[in-house]
Amino acid sequence: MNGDGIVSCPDLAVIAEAYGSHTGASDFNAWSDLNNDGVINLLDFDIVSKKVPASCPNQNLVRNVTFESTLDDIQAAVDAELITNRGVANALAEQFKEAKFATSGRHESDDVREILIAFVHLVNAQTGKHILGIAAPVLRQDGTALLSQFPRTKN
Ligand SMILES: [Ca+2]
Ligand SMILES: [Ca+2]
Repeated sequence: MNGDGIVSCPDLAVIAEAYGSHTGASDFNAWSDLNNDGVINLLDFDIVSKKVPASCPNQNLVRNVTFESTLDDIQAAVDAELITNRGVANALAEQFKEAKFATSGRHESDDVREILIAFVHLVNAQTGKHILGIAAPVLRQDGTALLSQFPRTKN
């Protein structure tokens, strides 16, 4: 995928580089769009992650994380059957909509943080149970990346 003819750990980084980009975007890399659906996302990660050793580091898989991109990741994980339980998928999506709602109006950053922390806890609790494969590190990183966008306001 990075042109060396071998699928190995560095190929995860190649996808991470282009994560979230669509056909036509300057950082779109057709090599990374393994399922040819015009977007580089969790589904492409899923394909590569099944071919590389499980010991590959999972750091920095996702970039430019937003509430929308995380909801897309949840939906993609459901489509790829990496979230195997409807209830868990709904709970994750609900928490995200709540967190997004908390970013509007007079809510404090701490309200958003609380919901995001609960989201990450739920991902951790369901990892290997109802959240499988690459979906777990991607969703965990989505949550922590968003957390870093909402600094703590209280002690
Ligand atoms: Ca390669
Ligand atoms: Ca794709």
